Amino acid sequence: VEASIPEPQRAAWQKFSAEPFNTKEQFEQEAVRHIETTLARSLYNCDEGAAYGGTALAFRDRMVIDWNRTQQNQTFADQKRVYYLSLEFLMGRALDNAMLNVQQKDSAKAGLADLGFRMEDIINQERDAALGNGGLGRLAACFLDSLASLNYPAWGYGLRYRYGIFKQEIIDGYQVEIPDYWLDFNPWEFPRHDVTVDIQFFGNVRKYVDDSGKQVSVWENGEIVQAVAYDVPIPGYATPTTNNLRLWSSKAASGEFDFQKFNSGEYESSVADQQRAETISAVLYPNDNLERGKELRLKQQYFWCAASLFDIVRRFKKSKKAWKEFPNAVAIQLNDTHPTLAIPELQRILIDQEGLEWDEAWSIVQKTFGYTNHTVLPEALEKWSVPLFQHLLPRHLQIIYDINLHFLQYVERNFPKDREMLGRVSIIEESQPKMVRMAYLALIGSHKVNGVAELHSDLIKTTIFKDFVKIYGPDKFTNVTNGITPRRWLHQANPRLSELIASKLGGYDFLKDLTLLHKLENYVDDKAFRKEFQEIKFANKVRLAKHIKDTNGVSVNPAALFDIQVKRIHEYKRQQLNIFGVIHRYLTIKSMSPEERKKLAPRVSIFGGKAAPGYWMAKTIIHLVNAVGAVVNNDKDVGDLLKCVFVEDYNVSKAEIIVPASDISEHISTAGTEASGTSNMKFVLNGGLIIGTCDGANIEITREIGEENIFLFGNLSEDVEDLRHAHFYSKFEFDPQLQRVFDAIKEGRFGDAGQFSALVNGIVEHGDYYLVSDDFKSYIDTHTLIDEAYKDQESWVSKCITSVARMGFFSSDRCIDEYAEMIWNVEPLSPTKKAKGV
Ligand code: Z15
Repeated sequence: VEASIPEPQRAAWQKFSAEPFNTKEQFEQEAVRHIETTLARSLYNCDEGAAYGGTALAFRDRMVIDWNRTQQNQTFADQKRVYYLSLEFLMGRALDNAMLNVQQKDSAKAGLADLGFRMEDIINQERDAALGNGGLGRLAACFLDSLASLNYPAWGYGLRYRYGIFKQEIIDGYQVEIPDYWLDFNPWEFPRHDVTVDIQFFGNVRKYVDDSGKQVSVWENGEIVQAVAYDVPIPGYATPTTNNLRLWSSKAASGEFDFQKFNSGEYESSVADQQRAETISAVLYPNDNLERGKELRLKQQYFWCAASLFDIVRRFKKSKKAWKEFPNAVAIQLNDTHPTLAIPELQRILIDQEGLEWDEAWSIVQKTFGYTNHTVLPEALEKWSVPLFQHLLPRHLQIIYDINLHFLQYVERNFPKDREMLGRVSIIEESQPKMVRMAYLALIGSHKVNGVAELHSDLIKTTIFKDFVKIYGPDKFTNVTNGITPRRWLHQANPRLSELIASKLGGYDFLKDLTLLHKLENYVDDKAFRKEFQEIKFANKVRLAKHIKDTNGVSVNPAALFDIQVKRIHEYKRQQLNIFGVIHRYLTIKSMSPEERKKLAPRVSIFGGKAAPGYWMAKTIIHLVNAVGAVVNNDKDVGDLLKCVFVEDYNVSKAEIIVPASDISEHISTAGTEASGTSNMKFVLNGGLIIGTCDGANIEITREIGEENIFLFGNLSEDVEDLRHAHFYSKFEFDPQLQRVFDAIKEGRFGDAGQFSALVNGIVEHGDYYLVSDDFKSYIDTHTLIDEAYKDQESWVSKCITSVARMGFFSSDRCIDEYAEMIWNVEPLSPTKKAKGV
């Protein structure tokens, strides 16, 4: 690799080459310099916002040194790289993570104190980078952390949304969405105005036969939008490896005003063109597990895939290798079907632009891609209408038809007797209008397909991809059970617990190898350890109680059992089951004598999560939770025995406060619907127990921690189909306790019953698709067991500690090693010598 500075000048250059700071004084110098110069503030007007700015910029500089070295090192080494394509990266805050990973948190803390600030206040100044909806986006963020921490040469590719997921306000019990304009001050991104890609939309395809007699397709007369790269450094924990997350931003192709139009007085329409181009990367679609088929969403997908592919191919071509080497240099992982257009796009580049033959190109494509499936819910599976495709991406539609033709011919050859299979597995659904089935395209264009927990990986093989198991054999399918990064979800969110663990395990090695936690089992009966463990949980509950008091105005008793369900609001996740359970508890308390009440364990039911703006039923659930809270929390009969609160605007930084504060958390999806779940792992790792169905990763959590340490309930996934069927064909009696809950709602005890009728009728009259009535009894009985178990604090704490000790498997480091070995075939690259913090 050539250097741009010639040999004789390099000495001068190197003399001033930036060095990382490693002391309190150096940190202070950097922070003050940034506050006074970059931010143009002084000691007379430095508020916490400015102090955050100076601190962040000091750490940014610190990271950039490692980042540059890492990129140079990876280019020199020329190993296979991983590209993780995700429409969502739910990063949360970056400063605390940067301080931890470059191992300079102590210098910053002491330095900030010298300058008159408290570290915690400064950390809280940062806005979340909320470029995601829920589990899928947060998984991508955990994966970036693990990829860097394990020294894999890896890049993330995504979109630089101007608006992240909306902020949620609760007004009169209803969700109100506020736009999240988050880019006013973002020290973590580097605009690369020199790294741009022109992206084409619309237009037509011209075909001709060239001199050698070859069919050539030219996609022309389209509209061009420009993609501009913004790079975000991703530091690994306790390693100099600092990877890159490249986010694309859209702008009008000319970059400047169209002077033709400007001069002819069409100033406004020229501005309108500009704005239309910028619309592509303007906003994150706020749906989780739901696809709505909007044209702008398809535009986003192509814009991002095409820019990323161009970038990856450009980097590969610099190496001057033969095309057949491409899959040995590049592994691309598709996070769900959202980036599936990368498949026809690479095929297009190879055949239309690089002149490869179809078969050669297709074999490269298949070897390059891996596809992760995150759901079997039919409403979440992406399908795009053929007319929309034809209009927006005419050449890609042709290529998809050709891919389908080759594929169906293959199926026909191998299954000549099964004519019906062709219709079932075709990429094109023969509906009105025809639809492109993106999951099938992703599967056919990849060499491996994985689910995200064992049950889910089994389910995809027996349901949505059943035919494809016959066609390709079972080896195309694999499982990689999800994981979470212990850096953010243990050490950052729960510093005292992390410190306690480190004190017993002789240091923080467990943050790099989470399986070391198993040694904690030696301390399950250690009095002092148990006491400290309990005190930490209590302190975390006090912190959450304060947050609830500050935001909801409700006083909750930190000695009560904290029962938490925080996640996107969705019928399949069954927050309705939880709130019906709360109502049941309320009615039970009301019917008790004062003596009986004294025996009860006090509870706080805590809910949180956003509803997609157009998901009316989810919004109704939020409304009911708040309506119940308004009644229960003000009922003198109930007092501390039951509180019900909805924490507004659940996001990553709120999760860091909420997760460490649970006694019980709820993961109660209808069996077979939650692909994995990842907050279940976070809660247990932080010393909370869980109530859950036999679904997603709950099953593997049970296997790891032991069934005596989890509260499982409800029907199994293999019975769901029959139960659904029974709702329509046998008139069944509701559990009387659930009936009592519905009666209370209908009587108007939580406000006008009409507001909640759809929720109740969905169960009573419309088939109860999510089996709330089938699981209700076992749910409330299990909660009774929880009450009893919580009274025996000694055995409760033993369960919690034992569970923490057995959670090592759920580190996202383990996941990434599995992907690397089973899917990507990539190796870590040892970083350059100069280590962080040295
Ligand atoms: C999403 O957050 C998930 C799946 C999806 O298909 C979409 Cl569109 C969004 C979640 C799953 O619901 C959850 O079970 C899983 O843990 C998570 O992806 C990460 O795999």
